[in-house]
Amino acid sequence: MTNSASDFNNQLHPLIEQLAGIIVKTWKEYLSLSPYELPEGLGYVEGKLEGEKLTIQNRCYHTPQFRKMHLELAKVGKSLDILHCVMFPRADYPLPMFGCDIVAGKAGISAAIVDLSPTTPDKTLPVEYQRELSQLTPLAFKDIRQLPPWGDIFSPYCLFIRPTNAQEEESFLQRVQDFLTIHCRIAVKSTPVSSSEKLIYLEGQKNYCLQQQQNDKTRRVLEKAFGAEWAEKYMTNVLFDIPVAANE
Ligand code: BLA
Repeated sequence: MTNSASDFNNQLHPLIEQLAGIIVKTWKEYLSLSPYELPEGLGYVEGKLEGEKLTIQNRCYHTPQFRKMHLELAKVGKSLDILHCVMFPRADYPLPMFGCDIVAGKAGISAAIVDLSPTTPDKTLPVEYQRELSQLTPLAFKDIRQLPPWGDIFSPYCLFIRPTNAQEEESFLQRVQDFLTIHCRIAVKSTPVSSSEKLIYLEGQKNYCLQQQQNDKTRRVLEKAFGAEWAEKYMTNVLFDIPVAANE
């Protein structure tokens, strides 16, 4: 992938194109990126979903603070475009998980979600995050969506909406940019914790991944295109791989 999603033959939904550009630009502005190799054969994949081609394109980095920063763009025929992004901190950094997902169907965007999700046992965000996030200008959205039961991993600042017009789409982009900038600024200044405390954050990340693996809507799309076994492997090795202490 060059800039955002330009080597997809068909264009993705404009909001996805724009957000992909914003994410990569912000990462490059604040962080020192190195390429991260995904498991073999899983960087670019194609499958068939009900006769329609599913194309998945991954862009992945690591930095001194982040074990893995993953941006994925997927296109299912002409009917479904998806942006998925997760930043996994190294477990010895006391940082939350940045996560973002946009699902665009024929009728427009059905789901747009962004969060900085806690990795501590008491499920609260570090105070610097709370201070910064609570100072953001409140934004109004007409269609706030209900989180599924596994969504107990998300913070009180989680934004989960169906944008109802161009203004709301723009506000969503702005909020993702806000979350990402706050996260990168705090992350580069943060210092590692002790090896015993690290186990606590490792557990928090494990819980995040196990809950995300329960998203049946994601699983169903992958299963229809690639089969159940492949979908399981992709969800547990690429989308939400559980970090192990030795790799950190
Ligand atoms: C919902 N995710 C969805 C939906 C689809 C996908 C089809 C249903 C859309 C809707 O409810 O309107 C599909 N998402 C995918 C696929 C990939 C993907 C195939 O990322 C990857 C290839 N999901 C995440 C992350 C978050 C997330 C990082 O990957 C949040 C930080 C959230 N997606 C999320 C939530 C829902 C969703 C909360 C709604 C689930 C529900 O209502 O049950």
